[in-house]
Parts: sequence; C-alpha cells; structure tokens
Amino acid sequence: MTLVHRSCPTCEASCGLIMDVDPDTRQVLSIKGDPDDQRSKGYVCAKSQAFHYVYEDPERLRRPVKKVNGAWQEIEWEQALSEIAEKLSAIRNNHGKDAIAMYYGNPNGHNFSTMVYTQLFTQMLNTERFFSAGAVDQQPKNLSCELLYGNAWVFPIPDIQRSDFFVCMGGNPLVSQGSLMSAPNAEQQLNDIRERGGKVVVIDPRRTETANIADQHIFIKPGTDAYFLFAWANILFAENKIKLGRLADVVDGLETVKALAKQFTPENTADITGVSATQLRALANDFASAKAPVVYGRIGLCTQEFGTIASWLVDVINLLNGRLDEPGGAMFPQAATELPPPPTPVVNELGRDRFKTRVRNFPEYMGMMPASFMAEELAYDGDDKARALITVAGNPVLSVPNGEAIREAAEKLELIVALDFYINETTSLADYILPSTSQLEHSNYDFLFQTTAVRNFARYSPAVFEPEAGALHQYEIMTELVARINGMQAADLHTMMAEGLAGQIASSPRFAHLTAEQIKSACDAHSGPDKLLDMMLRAGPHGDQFTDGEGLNLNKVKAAEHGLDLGPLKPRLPDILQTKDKRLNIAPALIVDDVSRLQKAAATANDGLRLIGRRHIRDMNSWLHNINQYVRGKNRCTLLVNPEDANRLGLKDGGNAKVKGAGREATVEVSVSDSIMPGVVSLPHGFGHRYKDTGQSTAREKLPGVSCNDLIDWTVLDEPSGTSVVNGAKIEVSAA
Ligand SMILES: Nc1nc2c(c(=O)[nH]1)N[C@H]1C(S)=C(S)[C@@H](COP(=O)(O)OP(=O)(O)OC[C@H]3O[C@@H](n4cnc5c(=O)[nH]c(N)nc54)[C@H](O)[C@@H]3O)O[C@H]1N2
Ligand SMILES: Nc1nc2c(c(=O)[nH]1)N[C@H]1C(S)=C(S)[C@@H](COP(=O)(O)OP(=O)(O)OC[C@H]3O[C@@H](n4cnc5c(=O)[nH]c(N)nc54)[C@H](O)[C@@H]3O)O[C@H]1N2
Ligand code: SF4
Ligand SMILES: [Mo]
Repeated sequence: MTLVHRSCPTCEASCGLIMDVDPDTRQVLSIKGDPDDQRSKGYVCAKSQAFHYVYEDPERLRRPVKKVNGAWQEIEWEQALSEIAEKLSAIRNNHGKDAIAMYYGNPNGHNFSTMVYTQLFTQMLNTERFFSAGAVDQQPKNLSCELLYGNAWVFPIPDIQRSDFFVCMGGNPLVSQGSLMSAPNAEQQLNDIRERGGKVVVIDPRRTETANIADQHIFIKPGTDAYFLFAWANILFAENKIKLGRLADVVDGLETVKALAKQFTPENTADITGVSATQLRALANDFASAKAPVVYGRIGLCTQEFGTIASWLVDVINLLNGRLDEPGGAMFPQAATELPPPPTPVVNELGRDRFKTRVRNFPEYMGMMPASFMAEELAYDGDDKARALITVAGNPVLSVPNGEAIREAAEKLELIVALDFYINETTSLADYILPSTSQLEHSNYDFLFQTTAVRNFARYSPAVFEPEAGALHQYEIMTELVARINGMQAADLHTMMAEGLAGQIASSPRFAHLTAEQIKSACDAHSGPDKLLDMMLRAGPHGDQFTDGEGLNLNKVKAAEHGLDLGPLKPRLPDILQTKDKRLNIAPALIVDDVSRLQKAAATANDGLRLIGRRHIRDMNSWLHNINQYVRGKNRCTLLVNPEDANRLGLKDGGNAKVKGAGREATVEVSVSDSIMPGVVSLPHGFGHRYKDTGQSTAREKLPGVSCNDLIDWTVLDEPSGTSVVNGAKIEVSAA
C-alpha cells in the first residue's frame, strides 16, 4: 500500500485527497479527503471517487478504436495516428484549413499538460470552424474582462474569506462547488461569512441549495439580471453613493454608465425582474453600508440573453461601491506560474469579429464560432464546407443547443476524430477515437484554477499509476497529430515548446541577465510538461528566479504534498491592466451599444414560460452518468414546476409533461415544487443518453433522461459574445 497526495481533478475546487493505492496491482484501495490539505482541510464531495470509478469503468477506452463497417475495432497507435494524419492532411490540402472543424470540451481545463499544448494544436489547425464549451459557459465574462481589463482571462474573484456580505447571482456553489470562485467546501465558506457576523444573499429564479443556507433569497425572473443591476447602479448614482476609492484615477466612462443607468429605475424594472423596488433599495443600502461586501455572478448570468451586460454590471456594481480590487471584494488572483513582464507592455486588441460564421454572418469571439451554431455550420453546404470534425474531450451533442442536429450534420462529414475515452453521444459518430491516459495515470498541476481561487496557491499532483503500456497522454496525442500532419517529429515539437517558453522568459527585462538556453538548461532535471512547469514556477512571482536559492521551483512545489498556500489575494490594479491606454474604461462601446437590445427586450421579458437549468452534486455535465454510483436512485432529470403553473397546466408531481421548444419535443417527469418561481421551469443538462450507438450502457439504461439542449432555442444568443442562451429560453409545457 502506498499513500499518494494529490488534488481531485473533477471540479474547480480541486480538493486535496489522500489515496491509498497498490501500484503493483494498479488498484485504488481508498480515496479520502486530506485533513492537512491547506485549502480543503479534509473536505470532499461525492465526486471525489469519480476519477477512480472512471479509471475502472470497463467501458472506458484504453486503446484507439476505428470504425470498420459500422463496428469498432481496436487498432495500434501507429496505425491510428498515421491514418488520421494522412486523411486530415488530404482534407486540408484539398479544401483548406477551415474544412476541419474542431470542438474543445470542458475537461481540458482540468489538465495542465493539455492546456499548455492546446496552443500548438489549435495553431496547427488554425480553423475558423472552432467551437468550444466556453460558448455555453463563461465567454460573456471573458468578453467583459477583456473590455475592462484588457485580458479575457483575468477574472475578479469574490474574496469570500474576507467578505462580510456576499451576494450570489446565477451561481449555486453548494452544488457546483464554486466556479470562477475556486473554494473547496463552499458550504463552510459561506457559513463562515455568517459566523463572522456577515450576510449571504442569493438572487436566483430557484431557491437553490445555496439559497437554503443563505440569510436571504430573492427570486428573479430569468434573463433579467441586467435590468436589476442597472437599477442598482441607478440607485448609487441617484443617491450619490459612488465610491471609486483609489481607482478613481484610472477609471473612465463613469458619466456614460450614469446616463445608461438613468433609464433603469428600481420602479420601472420591478415588473420585468420580479424584484420589488423596496427589495432592491434595501439590498443596495445594506450592501453599501457593509464593511466588506461583494457581488458575484456566474453561469446563470453568463448563459442568458444579456450575459455580457450582466457579467459586466457585476464588476461595475463592485467598482461603484469601491469593492473592486479591495480585500473582501472582487480581487484578482496571482498564479504562481504567471510569466514575467514582457519587454514591451502587452496591449490588447479585442479578439472579436475577425471573421464570421458562414450561415448567419455572425462575428467570432476568441477565434471561435458560437457553439449554438455548430450544427448549422457543420451542415452548411457551400464550397468551403466542413468535411472533418475533431472533438477534444467534449460532448456537444448533449452540451450544446441544437445537439440533435449536430448528430444529423456530423453523420454527413467525411471524417470524425475524437480525442476522448468514452464513446458518448458525439464520439459514437467518429471514425476514430483516441483515448488518452486517465487522470490517475498522469500528473497534474492546478493551472487554470490558480487564476480563479479565493486565495493564492500552488499545487502539483503526481501520477498515481504508470500509464498502461503504450498509452499516450492527451498532450502526446495532440503533438503526434501536429507533427505527422506537418511532416515533423514529435520530439522536435516538444523541444520547440521548451525553447519557445525559455525565449519568452528570457525576453523579459527581469531576466535580461540570462539567455534562453540558460533558462532551459536550468530546468533540465525535468522533461516534457514538467519542464515547462518548472520554468514557469521559477520565473513566476514566487519563483527562485533560476538562482537555486530562495523561492519556488517544481521540486519544492512537488514536495508540498498538501499544497502550498501563497497567501490572501492582493490588490493588483492598475498594474495588470492591458488596455491600450492602461486605463479602465467602464463604458466599453461594444457593451454600451448592446444596451439598446436590452431596452427593446423589456416589452417581451415576461411573455411565456422560461426554462432554466440546474446541477446536481453527482453530475459533471454529461460525462459521469456511466458510473453506477452516480446514477442510481430516483430520476433527477425532472422538470421542476411551481405549484401555480402545475395547477394551470394540469401537471401532477410524478406525472409527465410534454416540453416543446426549438421545433422539438420531449416527455419528462414533473416535480412540483415551490422552490422554483412561477413562470419558470427547470431541467438539468447533460442528459439525453438515448442514442443506441454509445458505449455507455449504464447511462443509457439507468438514467437516460432528456437533453434540454434539444429544446432550447439555439438561434437566440448573447450577441456580443456569441454565447448560448440556455437560461431563460422560451418553452412550452403541457400535460402529457
Ligand atoms: N443547457 C445547458 N447546457 C450546458 C450547460 C448548462 O448549464 N445548461 N453548461 C455548459 C457548461 S458550463 C459546460 S463546461 C459544458 C460542458 O460541455 P462538454 O465539455 O462538451 O461536455 P462534457 O459532458 O463535460 O464532456 C466531456 C467529455 O470529455 C471526456 N473526458 C473527460 N476527461 C477526459 C480526459 O482526461 N481525457 C479525455 N481524452 N477525455 C476526457 C468525457 O469522456 C466526455 O466525453 O456544457 C455546457 N452545456
Ligand atoms: N455537481 C456539479 N458541479 C459542477 C458541474 C456539474 O455539472 N455538476 N459543472 C461545473 C461547470 S463546467 C461549471 S461552469 C460550474 C457552474 O457553476 P455554477 O454557476 O454555480 O452553476 P449552476 O449550479 O448551474 O448555477 C447556476 C444558477 O443560476 C441560476 N439561474 C439561471 N438563470 C438565471 C438568471 O437568469 N438569473 C439568475 N440570477 N440566476 C439564474 C440557476 O437557477 C442556478 O442556480 O459548475 C461546475 N461544477
Ligand atoms: S468538490 Fe470538486 S474537487 Fe472537491 S472532491 Fe468534489 S469533485 Fe473533487
Ligand atoms: Mo462549465
């Protein structure tokens, strides 16, 4: 028996685990929370076992498979990689780069080496037909941060450990365990606020698990947060309560925001939002008089019709209250791997509208087309149509609106290659599936979540087992494909990656005394992604600066088996601004222009029933449903309906309802509850395991459910960011 300390790779919280394993028999004997983990202190949720169950799942793919006459055959890596490279090259050479479409899924964000090699992979493909789970997730926040701070990946995170008034909008951290707010044991963290004498307020169309432990819950009609937040800003301006504090010197655009907010009063928005003027005024006042308040918005605010405006307004409200970049407010984490300043300051040019979708002429954002348009872009039959699709750890057929049509369109493509270890509703259509090592077989570093954590930290996770003979890591699969398509050797690309990073570090004035070669060879003790990580850590804000003296290097981070605490979040503005003029313009034109769309929509904000989603502690989007332990028990893919609506529509608890939207319909079990507000129904996503060709028999048989994404109007988007509107979609419900 061997004890291994590592973090859980399944959600953002990244809790510390102690695993008891037998490396000889490759068996996991137990997984427990690590009481000494400096972040999670022993806490784990039911999904802490997930990566073990996935590892043992007999239906997880271990070797590449190829579809031959409709049946899957295991083949050797060499055959798989060379055949795929040859076919992709032919398509690209004959039809251009955009003939190969790509979809990039969520689990990639939980894997350090995949993340650092993604750039290599996407640059090689360089396709305009690039789709990702980000466009059903955080892209409105990316856009508002890019416009405000000049960097789409710099997020203000609620400093809940020092806050005394936490307003949670469109997030349910008790279940999701926090997102863009990595904080293990969200329940404890929120209870701590209350124990310190503070207050937790939840604003959500459903009285969620988080609302149940909060001091106050306010129902809000889906998709109307932008009106609500504008009216909040209106109060601050009208009552002269603006406090910009030390940011006053760098902020522009205050008058524009004031003029915009003027049109939205607590009174004229009350019917739209369902929140009375009295309630909003009381909240605005309580917030303004608290010592360390913060407002936080997450996926419910992003994946709605006015996601960019709502996400932007969250930061605006914090800023107007003097809470942006202040302890206990919304602060910017600093990653231990943050690269040193470049030779000339980075100036951001907004990465948007550099090309358009083929069918609707819709602007790209972040080099990507809206995920909701994936089906019609794949089905498009013009000269430069898509001919191949590569999916990387994703399941768009269930995760993206119009998923059923993605299947229909994908069936007509010449080639589909999936980098995944399950035959899911999307990868079942592939010609080849290339499974990477499982999470137990590769090391990891919590790379993305250092930038979303409520306290700075560094954490390395060793591989628990050696990979099975011949197995490849995801980054190796990506590199092999890039190499073969370009007639190169994978080893040369790995060297290029290391040299490129060393060169980037050496170009920083901070390392003017070192050459790229010196930097690279200083990290020679490590290889592959570990070498890159060592370079970043050593060059980073806590690094030893390649001196072998004080400060971090990879070995020190590896030795800290309970994780390293790097202290509370620190004020970082204006230093981190990457806007052209190094100023913080709170009234970016793109957002200001979108306000007229918001005004127009006011008249129809309340018509008809609206659909929202919900998450359950034992789900992780669509991909843990083949695990018996996570799907047994009663059906949880039910339609939550308020008793008022149930009466009106003749629906009974436990009975069935017919749900119609986007030209499709489905029958679902009804769950009548006053936890959902009248006029709103809720259906979780990630279900709809109804296609017979998947290799996930437990999901198919035990909890197939229905896919809400088949029923969501995929033509409606948050226009500035191109993000899907999966919350607040119009829906028809009747008795079945
Ligand atoms: N209606 C509605 N739709 C939503 C949402 C919603 O709230 N409502 N939420 C959206 C959000 S936030 C997200 S992030 C997306 C998720 O959307 P996706 O990322 O498309 O979907 P997942 O279900 O996460 O699928 C992940 C896939 O990755 C594979 N996988 C997992 N780990 C690994 C690994 O280590 N290696 C390899 N090779 N494969 C791996 C799994 O087998 C699975 O097939 O869904 C979005 N869709
Ligand atoms: N157990 C579990 N944990 C997960 C996941 C999972 O699938 N299962 N997925 C992970 C991923 S990929 C992500 S991105 C995060 C997401 O993390 P969260 O954002 O915390 O996710 P949700 O639980 O979907 O919370 C969204 C909330 O928004 C509310 N809402 C919907 N529409 C509106 C609206 O218009 N206005 C307001 N104010 N609220 C609204 C919903 O009722 C819901 O309570 O969770 C992560 N953690
Ligand atoms: S909360 Fe997230 S990171 Fe923690 S044990 Fe559960 S799934 Fe793993
Ligand atoms: Mo997500």
